[in-house]
Amino acid sequence: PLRLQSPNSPQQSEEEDVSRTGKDPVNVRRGFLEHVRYSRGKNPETATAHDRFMALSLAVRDRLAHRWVKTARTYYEKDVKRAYYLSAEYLLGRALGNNLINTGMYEAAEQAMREVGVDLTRLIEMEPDAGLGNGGLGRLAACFLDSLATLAYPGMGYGIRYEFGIFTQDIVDGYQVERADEWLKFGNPWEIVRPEKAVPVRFFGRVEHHQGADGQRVARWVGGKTVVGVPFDTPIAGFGNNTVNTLRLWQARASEEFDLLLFNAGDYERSVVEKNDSEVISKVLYPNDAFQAGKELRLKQQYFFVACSIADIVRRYLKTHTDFKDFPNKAAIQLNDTHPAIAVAELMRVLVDEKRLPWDEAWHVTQGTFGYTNHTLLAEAMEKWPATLFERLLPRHLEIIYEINQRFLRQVQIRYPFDLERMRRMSLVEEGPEKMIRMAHLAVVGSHSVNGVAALHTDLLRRDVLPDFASMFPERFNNKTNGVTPRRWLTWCNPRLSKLITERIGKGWETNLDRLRELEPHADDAEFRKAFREVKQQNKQDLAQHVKDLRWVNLDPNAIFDVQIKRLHEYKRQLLNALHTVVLWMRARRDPSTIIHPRAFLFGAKAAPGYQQAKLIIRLINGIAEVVNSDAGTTGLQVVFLPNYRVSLAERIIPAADVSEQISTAGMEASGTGNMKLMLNGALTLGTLDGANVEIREAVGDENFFLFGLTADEVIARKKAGYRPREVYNEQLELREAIDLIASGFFSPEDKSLFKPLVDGLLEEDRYLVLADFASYLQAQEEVARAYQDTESWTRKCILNVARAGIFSSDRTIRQYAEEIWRVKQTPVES
Ligand code: B1H
Repeated sequence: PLRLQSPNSPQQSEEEDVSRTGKDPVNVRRGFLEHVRYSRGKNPETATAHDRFMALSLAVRDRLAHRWVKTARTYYEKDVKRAYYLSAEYLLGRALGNNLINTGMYEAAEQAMREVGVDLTRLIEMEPDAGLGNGGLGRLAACFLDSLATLAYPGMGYGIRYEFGIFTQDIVDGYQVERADEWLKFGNPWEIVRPEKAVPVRFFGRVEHHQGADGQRVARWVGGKTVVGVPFDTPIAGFGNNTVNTLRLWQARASEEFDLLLFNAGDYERSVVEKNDSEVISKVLYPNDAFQAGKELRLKQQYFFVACSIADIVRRYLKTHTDFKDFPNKAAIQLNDTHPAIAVAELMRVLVDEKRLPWDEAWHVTQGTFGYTNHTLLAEAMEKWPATLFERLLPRHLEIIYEINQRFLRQVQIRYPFDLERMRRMSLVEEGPEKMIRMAHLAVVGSHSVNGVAALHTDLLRRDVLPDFASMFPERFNNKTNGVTPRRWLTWCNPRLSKLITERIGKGWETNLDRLRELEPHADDAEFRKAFREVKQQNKQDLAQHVKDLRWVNLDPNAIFDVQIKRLHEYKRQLLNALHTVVLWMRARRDPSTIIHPRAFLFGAKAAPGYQQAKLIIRLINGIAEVVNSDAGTTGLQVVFLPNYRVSLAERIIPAADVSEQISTAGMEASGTGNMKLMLNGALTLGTLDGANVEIREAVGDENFFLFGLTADEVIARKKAGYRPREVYNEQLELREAIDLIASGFFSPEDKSLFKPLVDGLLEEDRYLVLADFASYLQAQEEVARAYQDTESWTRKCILNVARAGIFSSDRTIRQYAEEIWRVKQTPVES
């Protein structure tokens, strides 16, 4: 240990070093200026905007540092049980503003920056989004980290430090064009690399079986090649407390030993090439949301971060224990979907092969440790890997999976004798032309808890996706409805509304979101309604200004801001929204008075680069936008596609939204979380009975929600009865006209048949029942426009949406995980 006391200087405590810890404007300014000089090596006069951003971020990180250490020490000394979240994705967005809010330093930093002539808002906007995720699943992981820290739970996130996160989207001639997301190009002030905690990870090779000294069979995985995982830690600060948890992301590095071997053999060139092979593992996030591409590199990524994380967790446990009996009492590991499901086999391998536990003991520990969260019902998103790929890449894990499967199927046989069909359905191995490993089955069998992410989703999971497992292990299945952090999604992104709320109900709602209910009586107060409207209006003006800078479109701030912001997927039905805009425009061309109220349709969405149909929908929306926005006869209609939708753009759009489009085909959106963020910011939902929409409507009341469309059961029945979209097309005149206009090439003059795949898709199959729901959608949209006409009643509904959004705080969700699945205890950190 370091000697802190020197013979001729008195000990200096951490707290005395005020330029690193003081949170008043004077000390923040001093800390900032010191970092400009000593971390950036610049004079204040020569520091660039980026230097200033780095310097302030480092000053903020300093103020987290001693609590970060103290948090770690507290957990270690109390030997508490920890919750480990394993996720291939974390969509964190920007950190500076959020850290200033959570540490209560925002005002001080604003003043400190003002004193040195810097605009804090502009500094904050220098930061690139940390976009290490695709959409809802990755953002949920980020909200969960915030709630874990805020509720003082001993929690830790593990994932991959992708060098390139979700691609940057440009729109060129109406088309999506992808660019690499170079988020680390100018350095990341938040992370700290810990090379001393690097972990070796083996790939390929073979398995040797020996007779151990005790007569037991022992397996040894040998040969192959080794990659090293290097951890990078990011502090996760709780709101208004002293907790600073850790997000540990692994970067792949070539193993030195291995390189040396080749190097000494004189093959320098090959050694450098092999280095490349290793380091490519953490290079880039796969940009598919809710779709499994089945690429070998993806499986490598999954095993890479899982092996590093399991090794890290086991190492930490063994600092204070000598056997594994207590492991499930000290570690709860949550699998964020099946992406980390290989962890079940990996923990078994470590326990059985490396730590020499008997199989049954190891299995007991494994099941007691893991919980599995399912995030999708879509068949195309279910992860399956060819057994041949497994055998090559992870030969020992394939053996272990077969062993788990054999023992599991024996249990099935005992429970359901002579039911071979059931055994075939439940097997971890899918037989067929190519043997496949079913990762969801591995996750269910290896866990003590399996949860869905909204009430409807969990019901459908039990009934339709995993019915055999739900009947064999009913006690394992449970629901944990998603939530969002009110710190980022209200306090931070909507300061005007936050201030108004605090003025009415006082402080404290940020960490007790149910208190928003106290706003309910104020919905009847005309003065409050007026103030609420003014907030929304100002937010809309801000967004209009931003859109003008971005897209050269002058949004009418008096229009209804109708927003659909989410990944582009056919099941999310952006096409339904687009068809509606075409119908409205055609009506308005004939008769401008059909526009009940001016409306601006705002879209934000990234399509997976290989998803042609989705990319074509983006092109269509831009084609429609060009026509509608330049038509002087229909000024009450605007259509805007906002490029590069991401966390920081969501933070601008959501506070300005009037209508929240949540229009997925019922039974297809597991939960949705954007729906919750928009509700929390006073937008009214126009939605189907899908995912968490069901619970949103229950919470807010039918009269404050615009419902349309078939139910999940009706969707199934309609398909079963032989759905013929062309009949719907023939029956509904306006719908037919809109489709015909698109088919005619009107929105793609340079290529008249451009949208043929979309039109054919709708008329021939329409898998997502766009046409079946169209009439109902049209009607609900008309209700929206009429309801908006009654300003006071509309505002009342908005306020009630905010007031009743409390249950959608991720604090509620995390409490439920902590109490019902993880059994971890709140462990506050002393100041
Ligand atoms: C969700 C995914 C997903 N469900 C595979 N599944 C991925 C699947 O890269 N991949 O291979 C990436 C993402 N994402 C979303 O999870 C659901 O669609 C939402 O409805 C839900 O709100 C969200 C969080 O639970």
